[in-house]
Amino acid sequence: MKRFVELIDNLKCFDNIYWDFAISPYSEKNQFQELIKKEVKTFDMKKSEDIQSLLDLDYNLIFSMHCKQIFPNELFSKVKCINVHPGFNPINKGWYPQVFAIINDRIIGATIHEINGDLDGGPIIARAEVEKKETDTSLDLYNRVVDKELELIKLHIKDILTDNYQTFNPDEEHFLYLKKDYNNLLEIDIEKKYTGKEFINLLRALSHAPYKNAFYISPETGKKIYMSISLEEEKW
Ligand code: 0FX
Repeated sequence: MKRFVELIDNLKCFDNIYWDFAISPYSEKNQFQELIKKEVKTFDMKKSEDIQSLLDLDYNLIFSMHCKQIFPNELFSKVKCINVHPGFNPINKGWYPQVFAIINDRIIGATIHEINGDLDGGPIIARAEVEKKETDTSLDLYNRVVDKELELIKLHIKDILTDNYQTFNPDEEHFLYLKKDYNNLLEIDIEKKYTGKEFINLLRALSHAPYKNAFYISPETGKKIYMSISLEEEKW
């Protein structure tokens, strides 16, 4: 949320533009309102009356900044909707891209794209890779991706607002992971055989403080034992 406030501060230079802000989940509304000192709206994309009230507001453009709601066709077919995704599309579509980039040793970055109903698959306005280090945990890599998202927004916002950009759809391999794919990673089977590298990568991919992600079930107590890892390169 703090990074979002940084972004809003950046938008203040466009003082001839009227901005509204909305947040989901609803429970974070007051906190967000206090941070940005502006009224914050909420919309439930599953409710047709909420979609209609968004349409009635007659916006020129709607940005989704990590909005966890699926934008419906009735909305993006009438108003241009743009998504900022914490992954390098089409290689990192879907849920928690840096987690799968660590596990599968794929490139990672950030993307700004138009929303067209294909999950994270709409025409790309801008994208950029970030460095992935062998000592990165999910948190380290995520922070680098979010920095890159902000950098991309600052670089392209003027062209987006003035409709002065071209989109592209790279003919590249694409991968899409869903929340259930992520959830399937969390329980470590203590009987399973991994190479050291596979196991280190799995733990790196699930180490994201303050979250407790990777766990195994203790054969002694039947309770979950949470695990995370930190790695540090020797200094020469
Ligand atoms: O908002 P966001 O950064 O991104 C997610 C999806 O990854 C993205 O593809 C989608 N466009 C967006 C709408 O939602 O996720 P977050 O703020 O819930 O979590 C940020 C990171 O925190 C995540 O990449 C991994 C980590 N995390 C989060 C939770 C809730 C964990 O490691 N464990 C958790 O339980």
